[in-house]
Amino acid sequence: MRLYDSRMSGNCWKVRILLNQLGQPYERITLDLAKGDAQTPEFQQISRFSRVPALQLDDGRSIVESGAILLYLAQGSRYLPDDPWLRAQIVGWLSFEQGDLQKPLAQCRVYHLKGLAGQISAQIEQLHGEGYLALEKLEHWLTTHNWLVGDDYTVADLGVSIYVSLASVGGFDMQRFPAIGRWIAQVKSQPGWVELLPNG
Ligand SMILES: N[C@@H](CCC(=O)N[C@@H](CS)C(=O)NCC(=O)O)C(=O)O
Repeated sequence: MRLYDSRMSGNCWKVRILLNQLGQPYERITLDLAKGDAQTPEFQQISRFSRVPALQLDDGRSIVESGAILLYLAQGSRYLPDDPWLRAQIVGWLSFEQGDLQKPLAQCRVYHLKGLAGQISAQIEQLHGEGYLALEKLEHWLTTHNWLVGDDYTVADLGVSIYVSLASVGGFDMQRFPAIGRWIAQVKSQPGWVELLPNG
């Protein structure tokens, strides 16, 4: 099994955490996105949208989209319940992450890391508005629930928590969300959780 990833991508970080939690051996090919490594015709054969993460199986087939990769890898493990209703809840949370949370949180992080935030303050304000709306929904749920789905940590918690755990880098005031803070600490204390790769 081979994972195509990049150092700074939260979507790739999700997959590395799960692979480690499952004890699944794999080869890691880390692309330099700034150099255009993901935009080659060769890589497009592996990743249809020229994006990481992409997981290539031993038979050559590949899976793209972090949520799809998490669901594939977690099959049969304690991180993905068999019950169809619980699974549907997990897919629901992973969809909420991609649809509502990921774009505003990830874009603000990138703009801050590149030192561009001051030059595009109107855009940052709009992204903060969208991000806070989604974070408030998450906070509301976590005020009365320990985990996103059922009574234990699942790939829903992993998938949703990553960009939330990086949100302060993008200028989000996370002190406003105590329930999210408690939940992120629980997620990070799960066995096998690993840090983001160092940059460089
Ligand atoms: N929805 C996708 C998003 C993947 C994505 O946006 N990947 C970015 C890095 S985080 C990428 O590969 N961009 C290609 C590039 O910058 O060349 C997922 O969850 O995997």
